[in-house]
Amino acid sequence: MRQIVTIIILSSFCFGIQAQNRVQHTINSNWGFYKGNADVDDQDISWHDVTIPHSWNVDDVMDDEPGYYRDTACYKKDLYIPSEWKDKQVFIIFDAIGINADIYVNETLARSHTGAYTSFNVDITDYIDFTEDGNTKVRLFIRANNTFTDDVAPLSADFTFFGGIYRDVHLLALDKVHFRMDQYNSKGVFWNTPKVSEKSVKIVLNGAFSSKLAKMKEVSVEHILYSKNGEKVLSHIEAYKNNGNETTPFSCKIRLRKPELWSPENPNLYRLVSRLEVDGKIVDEIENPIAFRWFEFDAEEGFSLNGEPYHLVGASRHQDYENMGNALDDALHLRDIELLKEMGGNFLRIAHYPQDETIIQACDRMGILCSIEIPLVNAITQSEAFFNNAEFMLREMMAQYYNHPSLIIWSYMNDIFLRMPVEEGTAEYAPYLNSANQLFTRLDNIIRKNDPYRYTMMVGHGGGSVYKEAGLIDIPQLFGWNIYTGWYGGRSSRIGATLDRRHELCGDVPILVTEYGADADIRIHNFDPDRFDKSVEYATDYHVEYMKAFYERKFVNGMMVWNLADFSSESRTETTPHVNAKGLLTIDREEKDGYRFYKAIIGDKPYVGIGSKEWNFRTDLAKEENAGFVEQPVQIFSNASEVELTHNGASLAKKETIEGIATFMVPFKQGDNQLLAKATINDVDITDQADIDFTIIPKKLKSESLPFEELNVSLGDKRFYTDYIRHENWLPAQEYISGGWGYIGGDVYKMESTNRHSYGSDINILNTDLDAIYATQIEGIEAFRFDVPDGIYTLTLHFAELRSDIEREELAYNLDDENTGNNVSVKRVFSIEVNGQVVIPHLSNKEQLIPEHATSFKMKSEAKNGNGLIVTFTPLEGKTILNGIQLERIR
Ligand code: GCB
Ligand code: CA
Repeated sequence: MRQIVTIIILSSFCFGIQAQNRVQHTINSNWGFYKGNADVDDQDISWHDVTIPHSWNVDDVMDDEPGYYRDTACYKKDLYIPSEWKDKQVFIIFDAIGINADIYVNETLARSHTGAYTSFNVDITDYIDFTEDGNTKVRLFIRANNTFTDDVAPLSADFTFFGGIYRDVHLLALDKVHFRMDQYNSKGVFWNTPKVSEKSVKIVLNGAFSSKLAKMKEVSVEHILYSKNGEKVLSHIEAYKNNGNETTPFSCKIRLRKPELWSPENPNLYRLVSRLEVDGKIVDEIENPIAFRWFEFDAEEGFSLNGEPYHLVGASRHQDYENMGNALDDALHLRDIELLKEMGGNFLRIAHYPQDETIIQACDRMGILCSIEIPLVNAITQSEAFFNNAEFMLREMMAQYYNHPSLIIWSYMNDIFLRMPVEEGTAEYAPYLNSANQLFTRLDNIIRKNDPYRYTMMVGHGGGSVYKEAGLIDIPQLFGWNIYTGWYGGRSSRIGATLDRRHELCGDVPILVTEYGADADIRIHNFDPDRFDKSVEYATDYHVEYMKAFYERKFVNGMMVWNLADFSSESRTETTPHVNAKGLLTIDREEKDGYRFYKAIIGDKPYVGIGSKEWNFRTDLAKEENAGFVEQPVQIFSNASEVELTHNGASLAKKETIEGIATFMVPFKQGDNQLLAKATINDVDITDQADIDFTIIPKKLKSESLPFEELNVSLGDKRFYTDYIRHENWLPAQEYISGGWGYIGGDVYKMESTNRHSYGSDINILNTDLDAIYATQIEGIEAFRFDVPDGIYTLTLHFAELRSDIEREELAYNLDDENTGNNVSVKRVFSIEVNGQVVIPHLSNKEQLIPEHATSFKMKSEAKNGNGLIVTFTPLEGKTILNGIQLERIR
């Protein structure tokens, strides 16, 4: 109940805040872990020491066994609660546990939680039997699981559902009077800014505090607003009566004149400190970020921020990292936001689930607008339990991420019709669409009711007609499209037409491109790139096309690259099994050319970067007999209008950049090659340098100027492949040239069931990391010749049977409806001879050549009498094959 009248002080220069009455710290160290199910009081378990953040799926998501541990595991820890806290209310906060958790305190179930991506707290006060002094031990036991259940989203998705206590755990001690803790683990205070202008801003504050005191108390609620510089600009105090053991709501409106507006360019972040005072003493204090900005999405005019048209360009991001699963510490979360900012991105799609708060705090501070969503991906279950869980996740997300000024969009589903459990044309189809409509209407209404000052968004895939048919397009305030024209199907030069069609489909609902991307494997290069070849070059071209189309279309409200970094997706195959390689950065956050491209076109700092500079040792074929060099194109990324490239000290040329890129033909010489790219922006010279060790393979392998050392050849392939671990380059095969090398006879293997790959297979080849090499092949090969000089060589032959009838689960990420795989097995037996001597008489795919497995044979071979080496393949049944071949000179 309101007691005292509002006092607003507009005051000056008061730095710092008073001592807080809240104690909170992490309790991440020294946990016991057991991968299995156990009872709380089970004495026979052997526990392993672990530190939180922890996931039990770090290794098994990367091995070649399909699937990963999706079951139960247990954690335990002894907590020591100081006697000084005997008048406190003590909580444990779990920032997230994947996916379901039961929390036992002193062997009693204190709380259960469902959902992997939101935080929750447990009040453990009643379990503590305080001693006079010293500590009281409290035993924590947590049973968690990441088991699939129909009733909990996500049901299916192109990412890994890691299990574990993979975010921080905190211990929190509060006074008996404190900001409310029992509302989806919210902060207990919520701010809104219904009206923002340059002149003034209206701030509405709502919240509640709880008292565990038995007595009635008068509690003052004070809010103090500090500017970015720590200046106290406003405060408001109001007193409320609490009758003891109850929760009292409070609310107030305050007005700030001449706010410093927030934008990505000027992230003027204010701090809102909220305090509770009882008997003149501060008993609780919390702090929330707050900032003032207004924004609008428009179906024709596009996005505007603080009244000005604004190009939203950014990326999505998953919460994982090489060899860590999703158990990342704050520094790695933060690093991603720094990398996005450095690239020039001003938007982050926090997809496909709420992420560690570090992320969004960094967005507030560094100036990156964002959206956040609950993990309703690919499909729903038509059950009340599923609906209720979805609503619960939404309410938790809203309660926990509400006070972040960088957040402008709440979203609640992604590609929801991609993996429908019902088929079109059946009786279940219409009811399924109808259920989806009901669920999303319900979720959308909850958001609009609880936060009318942000936008709601749905995200769809494909042509979009099913979303229209289900009546979903008109539910949210924004529709995001995940568009892969030129990746899963079609050509990227048609992206403009795709955008025009989505625009038309959505009418007056503003649209964004919430996803677009192409796999880029930094080991793969192709100067004549094809869709789905995974080459760095294809991905760059794809991004260029998309950005051109975006700048030509005002109605596109924003572009979010899929994805900032490569990420774990256990069921993925192809050249980077278990990883989705659409990142602009690798999974350990090395720059790819995509990242350099965005730095050049949206980055705000002067930039010049040499494309593929990490490809620092290369091998290529001389085009002419005695040419002392090999020409390869090198792309320079820059936001300067002109760049100069110098090669071994000599200028190649100055070139204009087009879409941030200038391409130079570089005459690489045998050995060291130094590249220096130079540009001048606003009278400041900027440079980038690369050192590339180049090996030229001469036309004739008996060349004296370039003596033969080694050759690694991928059959049925058009790409260069660099193995950074073994320091080896693989070349695409060529047909035999006299005096040189190459294959004789046969055809390039291509999957019949899909047009996606123009050559090779998409399966995960087992027992190798050279998936790219083994996935391509010549079938029906007669021979492979190397016209090498006389000498002793190591010859290695690589085979993988790509045709098999092994059943595979439908891939969650198959974004168009093509089939993949080659589910027809064949029989083949062939013999192999080297220089006329039979080395393998019967190589059979029913015997030693196990389908989908890498099989290789290494042997010593001698070239004599000037005849070089010839490997012959003779079919005994079916066709011969060869996937890769390596030859290395020993002496
Ligand atoms: C999508 C999904 C995303 C996938 C992506 C892809 O539409 O929303 O989760 O990872 O496509 O790479 O296929
Ligand atoms: Ca190959």
